[in-house]
Amino acid sequence: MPKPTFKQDSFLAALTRQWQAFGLTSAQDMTQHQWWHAVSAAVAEQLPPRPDSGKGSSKVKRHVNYISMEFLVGRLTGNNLINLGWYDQVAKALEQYDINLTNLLEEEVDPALGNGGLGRLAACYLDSMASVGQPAIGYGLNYQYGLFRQSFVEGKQHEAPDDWHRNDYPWFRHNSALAVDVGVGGKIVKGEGGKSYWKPGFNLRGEAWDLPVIGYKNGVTQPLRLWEATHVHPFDLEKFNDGKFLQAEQQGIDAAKLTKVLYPNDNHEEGKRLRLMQQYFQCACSVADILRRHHFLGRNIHELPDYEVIQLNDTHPTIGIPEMLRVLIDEHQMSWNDAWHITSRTFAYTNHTLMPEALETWDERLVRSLLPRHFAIIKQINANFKKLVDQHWPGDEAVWAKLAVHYDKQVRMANLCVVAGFAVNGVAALHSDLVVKDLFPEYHQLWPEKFHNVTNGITPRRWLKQCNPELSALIDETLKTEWVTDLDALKGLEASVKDKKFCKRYRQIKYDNKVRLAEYVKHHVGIELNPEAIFDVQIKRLHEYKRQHLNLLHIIHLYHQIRANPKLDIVPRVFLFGAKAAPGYYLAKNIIYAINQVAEKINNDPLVADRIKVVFIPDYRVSVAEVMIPAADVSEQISTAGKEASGTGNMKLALNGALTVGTLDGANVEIAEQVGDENIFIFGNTVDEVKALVKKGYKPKTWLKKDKGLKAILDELASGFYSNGDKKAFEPLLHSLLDGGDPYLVLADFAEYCEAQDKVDKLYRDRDEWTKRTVLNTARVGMFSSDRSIRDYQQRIWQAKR
Ligand code: B1N
Repeated sequence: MPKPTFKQDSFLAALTRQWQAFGLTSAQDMTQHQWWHAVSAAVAEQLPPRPDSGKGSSKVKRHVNYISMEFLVGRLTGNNLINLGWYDQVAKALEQYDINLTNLLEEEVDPALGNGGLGRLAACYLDSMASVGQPAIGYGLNYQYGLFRQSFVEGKQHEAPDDWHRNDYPWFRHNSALAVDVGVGGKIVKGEGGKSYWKPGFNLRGEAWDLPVIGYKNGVTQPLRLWEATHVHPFDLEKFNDGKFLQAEQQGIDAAKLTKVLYPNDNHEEGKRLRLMQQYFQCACSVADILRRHHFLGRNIHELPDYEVIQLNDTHPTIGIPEMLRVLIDEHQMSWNDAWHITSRTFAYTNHTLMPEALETWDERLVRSLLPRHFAIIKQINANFKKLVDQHWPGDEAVWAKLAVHYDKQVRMANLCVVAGFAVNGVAALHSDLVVKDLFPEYHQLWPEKFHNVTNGITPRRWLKQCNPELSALIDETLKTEWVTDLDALKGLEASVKDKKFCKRYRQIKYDNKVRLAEYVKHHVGIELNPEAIFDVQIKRLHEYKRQHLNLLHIIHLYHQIRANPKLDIVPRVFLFGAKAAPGYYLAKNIIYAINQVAEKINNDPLVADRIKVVFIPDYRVSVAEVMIPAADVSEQISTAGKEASGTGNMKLALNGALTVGTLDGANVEIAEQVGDENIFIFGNTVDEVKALVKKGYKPKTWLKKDKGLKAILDELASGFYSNGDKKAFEPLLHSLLDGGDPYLVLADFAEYCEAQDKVDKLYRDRDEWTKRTVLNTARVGMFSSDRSIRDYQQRIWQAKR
C-alpha cells in the first residue's frame, strides 16, 4: 500500500470547514480545545474513506478478529500523526496560526475504555497488527463513561464519572449501515414441525462506531469497531400503539444503559447481570459483522476458519462461541456437527490471569434467563465433552468436576474456551507454564498441541517514539536505521556504552524527562521534586497481589533509619505511585490512603530534609504514564511470584531506561534473561518457594519475631502516628498482613526487598555505572515489541497448519 502523503491544501481547507462549523468567523477565534478538535477532524478527513480490514486477507493469511471488552487506546491525535508520518508537517502548517502542536495535543481527553494491562495490551496489538501488515479488526464496546476519574480527598480515593464526550470525538466514524439487531431474554418455543426456536423477549440495536487504527508509515488503516447499544425503534411501536407509552419507552432506556459504563474491576469478576448482557451484546454484534463480511466477500460459510480467526481477549467474550453455533444452526440451518467443526476451528483464547477471583463463572439461572438458547447449546457442548472425558477417565467424578463446562449450576467460561477453541495461550513464559501445570493440566493431557505461549509486548511507537522523543532522536542518530519497526535493532546501542558522549546525552535526556515530570507534579500535586533524586516508580492498578504495600513498608523502613540516625547518608529518592483501586475494593483503597498519609508525614518532616519524597499522582492513566515512564530511574515490579501473568509496564519502563526492582514473576523473568542479571535487581521468593511456604503453613507472625524493625513498622502504622491518632485508620491493611494471614507473602519478601533497594542506592552513586546499565536495558529489551508478539501469534496460532 502506498505511504500516505500529507496534502497541506486539503488539510487547511478541512480546517476552515471546522471553524466555520463552530460558527466562528476566523481560525483565530477558536479556543485551544476547538483547535485540537479541528486539527484532529481535519486529519481524520484525510484518511481513506472506508478503512479496510482484510479484503486483502487470504487463506494463507487469516483475517484476525480481536474481541475484547476493553481497548485502552489513550489519546489518538498525536499517535495517529506519528504513525501517518505527518507530525512535522502538521506542526509546521499550524505555525502560521501561532499554534504549538505539542501543547495542543494536551487538550485531548484520554479515551479510557479499559482498566489496565489487559485493555492496554489490546490497543498495542491493534497498532502492531496494522504496522506489520496483519489484516485485523478490533471489536469492543463504545462506553459512554470510561474508567472513573480519581482524585484524593484527605488522602482517600474519590471517584467521579469519566465523561469523555464520545459523541463529539473527532476520530469516530459512524456507519449506520453496519447496525446489528440483537435479541435477549425470552424463551424457547415449539414451532412448526416440532422444531423449537428462540423467541427473544426484547431487541437491542448495535450501532457501529469505528476508530481508525493506523499502521506505522505503511498506508494501512484498519478499524477498531466499538458497538453502542440503542433501541431498535425510537419506541416499541406495538406497545406504543397499544397505548402502553411508558413501557414502550422503557426498552430504549434499558438499551442505553447497556453501554453506559465500563466495569471498573481489574482481575476480578462480579457476576452481574448487566455485565453478561454487555458481553453478549458485544459478541452478537461482532459475530454478525464477521459473518456479514465473509458473505459479502462471496466466501462459503464452511470455509470460515480458513479466512477468519476470532481471538478472545480473556474469557470476557466467550459467549461468542455459543452465539456462533446458534447462528450457524438456527439461522443457517446447519447440523450440529458442521457448526461445531467450523466454530471449534475459528476461536482462540488468551488467558491473562490465574487469580481465582478473576476466573469467570456464571450462575446458570442468569444464563438461562438472559440467553435460553445459548444455555441449551452450552449444555450440549458439555454433554458431548463428557463422553470424551469418560473415555479418558472412566468413572472419575473428580476429574469431571474439574473439567466440566457446566457443573454445580455454574457455567465456566475458561473451560468453555479450552473445549471449544483451537488454541489457548498464556501471556509470558512463566505464566503459560503455570496455565498448563496449575490451571489446565488435564486439558493439556487431552490436547497438548492446543497450548502455547505468546509473551506480551508493547508498541514502540507510543512507548518510545511518542513518549520519549529526545531519546528516540538520540537512537535515530546513533543507529541510523528505522528501529521503530525493528526493535531488535536497539542491540546496536550496546556498543555505545563505551561512548562517553553518548552516555552523557542519554543521562541528560533522562534528567530532562525528570524535570518535565517534576513540573507536572508541581502543577497537579503541588509538591516540589528534586530531579537529582532517584525517581522510583510504581504504576499499575492497585491490587493486593501487586504489593504496593511492600513498597510502602520499605519507605517507612527508610524513615525509621533516618529517625534513628538523622545523618543517614542515602541518595535522595522520590517514590512515585500511580494507581486506581476498583471502587468496591476496600483493602486496595485503604492501601492508597495509607500511602497518602505516610507521604504527608514524611514530606513534611524537616528531619527527612528531602531525602525521601512520596508522591501519589492522582488519576493515573495512559497520558500520565507517557510522562512518568520516560522519567523513571527505578521500576517497581514486586508482585508475589506466580500472581502477575505478565505485566507490560515493566517492559515500557525498561525500554525507557529504568532499572527494575522485581520478583521472578510474569515477564520479569524474561526481562532478566534479556538484560542480564547485573542489570536488574531481582529479589524475593520464587514461585516454587512461595508454594513451599504456603504448603508448610505460612504464618506472618513468625516473620515479625525474626525482624524487630518490621514489627516496629507495623506497630507504628497501628499507633495512629500517620493518621492523627486514629488507630483504626489502616485496619484493613494491617488485618490482611497479620490476622488475615498475609496471603501475598509481603512479610516473607520484605527483608530481601530492602536489600535490593539498598543495592539501588549504592549503584546510583556511581553515575557512570548506573548509566551504563540503563543503556543496556534500552538496548536489550527489543524482544518486548508487540510487533514480535503479533508475529508469534501469526506463527504459533493464526497461520499454523490446520
Ligand atoms: O493482563 C495483562 C497482564 O500483563 C497482567 O499481568 C494481567 O494482570 C492483566 C478481569 C482482567 N489479567 N486479567 C485481567 C482485567 C479485567 C477484568 O474484568 C481480568 N487483567 C489482566 C495483559 O496480558
